[in-house]
Amino acid sequence: MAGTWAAIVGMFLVLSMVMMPSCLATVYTVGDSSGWTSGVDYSTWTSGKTFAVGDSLAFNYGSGHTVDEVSGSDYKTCTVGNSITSDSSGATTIPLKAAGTRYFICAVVGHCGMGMKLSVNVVGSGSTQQHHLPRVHPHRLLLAVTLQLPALQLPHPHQQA
Ligand SMILES: [Cu+2]
Repeated sequence: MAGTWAAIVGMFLVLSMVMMPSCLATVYTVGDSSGWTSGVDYSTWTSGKTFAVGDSLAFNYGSGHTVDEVSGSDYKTCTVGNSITSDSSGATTIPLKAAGTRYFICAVVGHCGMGMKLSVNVVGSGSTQQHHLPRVHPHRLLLAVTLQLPALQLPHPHQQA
C-alpha cells in the first residue's frame, strides 16, 4: 500500500520535473551562434519565435558594437542619438517585462544600415501560446496528491476499536 503511494508520488515528482521547463522564462540568444553583428538578418531570426513577458534577450557581441534600445521611428530610419538605453559591454541582457514591441539597433555609425537592427513583439503571458502550456501548474497537482496522502494512509474509523 505504502509502496504503491510512493510510486504514485514519485510519478508526480517526475511529471512535475518534466513539465516545469514549460513554466520557466526563455532566454533568447539574439542571432543564435552568430550573435549580434552586421550581416545577419534579424527579421529572419525572429520569425517563428514567440516572445512572451518574462522572457529575455541576450545580445553577445565583440567590441565595436552597441545595443541601443530606440523608438520605432528611430528603428525604421536607423537614427542614433535618442537612445532609450545603451550598452557596449559585449553581453547585454534585456528582460522583456511588458507586452508591446521593442526596438534595438547598434549605435555605431553605419551598422544599423548593415542589418544590426532588431524588433521583437512581446506578447502578454495571458495569451494562449504553446509556450506557456500546460495551464495546470505541476506544483498544484503535486500539492493535491501530497495533501490526500496522509488521509488515505490512516485506517478507517470503523476499523478501530
Ligand atoms: Cu555594430
